[in-house]
Formats: sequence, structure tokens, C-alpha cells
Amino acid sequence: MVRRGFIAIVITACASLLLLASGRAQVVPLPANGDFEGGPTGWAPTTGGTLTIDGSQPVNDGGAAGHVLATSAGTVTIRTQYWLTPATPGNKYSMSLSVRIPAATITAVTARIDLVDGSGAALVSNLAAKPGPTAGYVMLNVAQVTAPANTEYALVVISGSATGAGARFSVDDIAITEVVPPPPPAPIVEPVQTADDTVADDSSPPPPARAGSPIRLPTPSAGPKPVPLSTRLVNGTFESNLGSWSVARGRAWTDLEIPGEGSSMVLYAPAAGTVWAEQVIGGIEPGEWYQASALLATRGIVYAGWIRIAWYQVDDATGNAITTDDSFSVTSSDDEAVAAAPRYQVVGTGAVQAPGNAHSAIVRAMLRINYTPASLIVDDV
Ligand SMILES: [Ca+2]
Ligand SMILES: [Ca+2]
Repeated sequence: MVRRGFIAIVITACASLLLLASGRAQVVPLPANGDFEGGPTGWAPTTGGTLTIDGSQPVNDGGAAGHVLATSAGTVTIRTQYWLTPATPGNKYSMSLSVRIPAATITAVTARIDLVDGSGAALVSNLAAKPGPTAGYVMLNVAQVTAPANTEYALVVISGSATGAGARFSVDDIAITEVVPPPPPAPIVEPVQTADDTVADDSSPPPPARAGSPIRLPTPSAGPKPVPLSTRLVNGTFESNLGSWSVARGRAWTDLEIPGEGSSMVLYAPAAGTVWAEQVIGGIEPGEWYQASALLATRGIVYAGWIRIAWYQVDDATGNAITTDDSFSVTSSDDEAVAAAPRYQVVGTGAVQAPGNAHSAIVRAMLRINYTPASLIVDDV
């Protein structure tokens, strides 16, 4: 599957070589709503117990997490509906999630990513385990695995070893990262653009969907032009400091970070986890096409920085989101974190259709880090 939609607008030839050398990473929009904000969507029946998705137990972020309760001693397992997460042979997949084991009645939680064929049979797997109990939520990382030929989907399996009925653990923020291998040396990105040029260029098409993705619908070629949510946002350029934005976890401030862009938001994550800044948008037309984009740059080792649209049924974006749409993500490795020239990238959701019952949305700039503190520079949302 060709990932045509990756909108890396590379500022310098040097940066483009870096990008080609490291492959292209994105957080796969997990159809199984890995943050559990979309209710039971995407989860298959639980074996050995029950799965409750709400805020009745502590959550890692948002309003809900997945709470797994064992009904007997042994293994209690939740798994995704694998056919909702297409995967591509040759691409590399890794996974992170947050796990909370409140008591020693769960002796360990294991998380597994299976790359499966069209019938759901596993071709290759990788897993990570976390012994319990844990002090609050801790991050569990499943190492990268390469999808073999015949791979069609990725399946997420999370199990707890229970000493008896009533043992419980919680899961939140499951994210799969897909790395597309570098393409064969061919078209070198020409370029040298200023940040201003890249932002002014609205003519480039939005990233198309992954073929077969049931989540992100492709833009009908002759269909309506998506409404840029930037036209609905207040202070998307951060020229009024953080006015109209609210910050969840982490911290944010504004500073002169990108030449020619004036004031930008610096979204800072002090420890491993996900932080974000968000703004509510009312007056969403159900079924209308929208898009959101932003100019992003990383500071430090960033696992992923991206833009998310969360759709809500009520007018004021309260309660649980119906579903979410994510842009491609920016990332930076150890090497890139110390690169002299900062890279700026425009990422967007592409044209996405508001659910038929959506009346409001929240646009979020999201930052996930796994290690040391890092920042995401955000502008022109
Ligand atoms: Ca959540
Ligand atoms: Ca600005």
C-alpha cells in the first residue's frame, strides 16, 4: 500500500535525507479507539471476564479507560476487531499503552501486537509484560515487529493473569506506530522553502486514506471541498498567546520559535505520557467534510506529535467523543533531536467526514513522549 498521504514538507535537502534514511513513522489511527473515548467500538468480546469502558476507575487521560475484570482465576483477555486495523507487508509496527494494575490479584498484564492474515491467523507477534501491581498507570512498550508477506491486519491482544474472580486491571491510550521503510532512492525532494511558503500552500491535496481503511474515508474526487477547521478556530496562530486554547496535562506557553511565524505554542511534556492543548468548535454540520492541519516541529525526543479531531454529539463537546480522526504524525529520534537544523512539517487529517450525529468537535494538538522531557512547537492550526 502506498502511503501517498504523508505530507512532509521538508525545509532543507539535508532534512529530507534524514527523513528518507529513517523511514516515515505515523501513529496508526487505531479503529479500536485505543483511548477508549469511543465506547466499545472496535473491541471484540472479552474472554475470562468483562470489559467496562468508562471513568468508573481511574483513567490515564480523557474521560474513559478500559477496565478489565476477571470472573475467575486464570487469564482474562481483551482483543481488537483486527479487521478494523489494516497493516502492510514490509512496514514495521510497534505499540505503546498505559496499564494500571491496582492490586496483586493481577500478577501480570501482557500486551501483544499480532500481524495477521486475512483470516485473522497470526503470522508474527511481539509482546511485552508488566508485573503487577503498579503505582497508577505505567507505560508498556511493545517492540517493533516487521509485517511479513500476506499480512493484512494488526490485532491487539491484552491479557491479565488473575488469581481469582474480581481481579481487575485498566488499560488506556493504546497507540500503534507504523514505520514505512524508506523508498528506493528516486525522487529527491527539490526544495528549500521557507516556513511561510509551506503554510501558505493550501493547494496541495489532503492526505488520502489508507486503502481499505474503514475509518478515514477518502475524499470523493468530485465531492465537496472540506471545510478547514482553521476557519472556525480562534487564535490558531497563537498571536494572542494561548487565548482560547486549554491545556490538558503538561504545560504550554508561547514563544518565537519558527522564523516568520510570529508567536507559536510550545507544548511541553515533562514525563512519559501524552499531553495536549485543545479548542472546542461548535456548529459542526453532521456529515459535512472537514479538515484540520498544523505546522509542527519537535524539540527533544518526540515519540509522536499530531493533530486530532474528536467529534461529539452534543453542541458543547462534552461527554464521550463519537470518534476521532488523526493526522499523520511527526517524530524525532535521538539523532534528530540533536540535529542542528530544526524541521518544520505541516500535518493534516485530510478530508474527514463528521459523523452523522456530530454537532461539535474538539481540535487537539497532541504530544506523546516515552523518555525525557520534550516539546512540540505548534502553529497555524
Ligand atoms: Ca482514555
Ligand atoms: Ca504564529
